Amino acid sequence: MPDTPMSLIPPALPPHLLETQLRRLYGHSEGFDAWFLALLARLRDLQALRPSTLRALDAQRRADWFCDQRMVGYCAYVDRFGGTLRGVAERVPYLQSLGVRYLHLLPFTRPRAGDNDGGFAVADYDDVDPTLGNVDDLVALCARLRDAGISLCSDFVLNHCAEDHAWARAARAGDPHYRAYFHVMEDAADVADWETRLRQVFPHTAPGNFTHCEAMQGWVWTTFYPYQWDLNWSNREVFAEMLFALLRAANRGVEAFRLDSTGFLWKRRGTDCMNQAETHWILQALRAAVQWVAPAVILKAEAIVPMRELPPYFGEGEARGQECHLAYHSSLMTAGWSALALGRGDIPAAVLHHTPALPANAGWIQYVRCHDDIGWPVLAAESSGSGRLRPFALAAVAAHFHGVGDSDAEGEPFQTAPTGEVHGSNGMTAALCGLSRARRTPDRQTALRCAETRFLLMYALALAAPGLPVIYMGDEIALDNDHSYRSDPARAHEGRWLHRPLMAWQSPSQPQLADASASRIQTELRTWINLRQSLPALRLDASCTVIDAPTAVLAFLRENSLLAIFNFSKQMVAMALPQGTWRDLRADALLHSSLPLEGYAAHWLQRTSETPP
Ligand code: OTU
Repeated sequence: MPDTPMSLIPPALPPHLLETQLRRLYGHSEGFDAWFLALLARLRDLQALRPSTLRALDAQRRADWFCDQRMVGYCAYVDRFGGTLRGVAERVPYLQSLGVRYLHLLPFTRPRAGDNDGGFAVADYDDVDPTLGNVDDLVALCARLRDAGISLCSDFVLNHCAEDHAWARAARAGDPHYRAYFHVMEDAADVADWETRLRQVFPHTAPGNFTHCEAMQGWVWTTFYPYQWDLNWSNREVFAEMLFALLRAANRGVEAFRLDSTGFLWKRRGTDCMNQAETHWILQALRAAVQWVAPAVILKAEAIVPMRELPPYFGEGEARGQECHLAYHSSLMTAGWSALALGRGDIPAAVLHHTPALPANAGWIQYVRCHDDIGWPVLAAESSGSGRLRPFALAAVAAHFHGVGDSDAEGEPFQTAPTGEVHGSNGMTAALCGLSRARRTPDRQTALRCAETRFLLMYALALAAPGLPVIYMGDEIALDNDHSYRSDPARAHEGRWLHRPLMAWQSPSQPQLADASASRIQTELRTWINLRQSLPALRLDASCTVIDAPTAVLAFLRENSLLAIFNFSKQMVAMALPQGTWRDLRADALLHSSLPLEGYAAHWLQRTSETPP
C-alpha cells in the first residue's frame, strides 16, 4: 500500500517543474522572464477565483483518491446518455446504482458548426455546446455529481481546435499573432517532406496530415479531419491559452481531464512527431500548474500507443510521477479481444507480464470498449511473438470481429488503409461477442449463453486488471450496434458511430432493457462491480503478478490474495491453483489444487489460507 500521501494544499510556490520545463520549451524566446511572471500572476488569479467548495475538495483530497477499488468509471456522450447536461444530472441516481464514481462525458464544449468529429473539433473551450445546455448547467452538474461522490472527467482537446475557433478565424483573416498558433506550410515540397514520416490516423476518410487553405496561403497541419487544425505548441502563447482554458474548466468543477491525442503535440522534422520529449515537458508543466491551482484535479493521457511507450506519460527521471495520473491501457484492451478471437489467454498474459511498473498514485484505465475503434496496431510488437509468446496475426483477429469465416461477431473494419494493413474495428461489445447474432438465432438459448459468457468475461477482466475500470455507455445493458448513422448525411462517412447508440429509458433510473440477455448482463455486471468494490486487492495500484496457466487461460494474482482466472477458449480447461485454499467469490465454494474452467469462464478466487486443508 502506498505511504500516506502528502497533503494537496497548494504550496506557496508552484512545483519547480513549471518553471524548469517552461524554460526548456520557451526559455529562448524573447521576453521569457516577463512572460513567465505574467503567467504566474494569471495562475494566482485562477487560484483566487477557485470556488470555496472546490478548494475544500483540494484540501481534503488525498493524492491517491482515484486509486480506491471503489473507483469504477463510466464513459458516455451527453446527448446519447441523457440528452442534455440536465438530463445527465437527472440520471445521477442511475449511475450511483451502477457503482459509478468517475464519469467521463465525451466532448460537451461548443463544437464546430457542422461535422465536428463527435465534438473533438472545439470552437470554444469556455462555452458549452448549446444543444447540450450552458455553462451554468455544467457547473450544476459538477456539483450534483460531487454531492453523489462522482468525479466528472472532461475531454480536453489540446492537440487541435476547430477551423472556426476564434483563433483560426483570426488567422484566416490575416492576423499574424494567431497565424502563429498553427502550423502553416507555404511550400508543397515542405509538406511532402513532413508527410514522409507521419502516420495516417484516418487514411480512408481524411488521408494526409495537411489541408490547403487559400486564406492562409498555405497548408495547415491537420492530423485528423481537415477542420481540426493542430495547435502550434512551440508557441508559448498556445501553452498559456490552453493552460488557462483547462484551469477555468477545473474551476467549474471538472475533476479529471482526458488529454486527447496527447501523443501528437510536438512536431519534429524527420520524425513521426509522436511522443516527443517536448510533449512530456508540456504535460509536466501543465501538471505542475494544475497541482498548484487545483490540486484535487487529475490528468489522464489519451495516448493510444504501445504500452512500452507509455511510462513517459507518467513522468520519468526528475519528473517521475509528475506528469499524468492515468493512461489508457489500450494494449491490454486489444490483447483481451485478441485472446477472445484466437482462444489464447497467453496474449493478455504476455501484455500484463510486460506492463511497466508505474510511480505511486498513478495507474491505468482498463476498458473493454470506448467511443473509438479498437486500434489493432498497438499490439504490433506482441503479434510478432517474443519469448514464450507465439506470434499471432492481428489481421486474423480483426477478421474474426468483422464476422469472417465461422465467426458470429458483427463488428466492422475502420479505416482499412489502402495498403490493406489492419487498422481498426468498430462495434459494441454485444456485437463483437456474438450476442447480436445470437439474438436473431432461432434456437438461440445456447448461442445466447455462450455470447453472454464471452461478454462478461471481457468485463470481469477489465474489473480485475490493475487500474481504474471504465464501462462504456450501453454495455451495461448489452446495447447492440446502431446502424442509423448510415442514413445520416453528416455521419455516414464515420464508421465509429456504429458503436455510439442512444440509451433508451423507462425512467431516469431504469434504462429500457431490450431482452432477457440485457437483463442478465445488467445483473451480472453489477454483481462483478459490487464484488470489486469490496476487494482492496483490486485497488488501482495493488500488485499484479501473472501466473502460469494453460495457453487458453489468463491468470493473475492481485496483492497475492485475489486470483483472477479467465478461460478464453470454448472448451473446458483444468487450471492448477497455486498452493493454498481458495474461495470462489461467485460460486462461494472452497477450492484447492485445481479448478475446472467452463468455456469462456471468469473466476475471482480469494486466498483463505496459504496451506491446503
Ligand atoms: C482521439 O482519438 C479521440 O478519441 C477520437 O474520438 C478523435 O477522433 C481524435 O482523437 C481526434 O480528436 O488521438 O491518441 O479512432 O483512436 O484518433 C489517438 C482513432 C487518438 C482514434 C485516435 C485517437
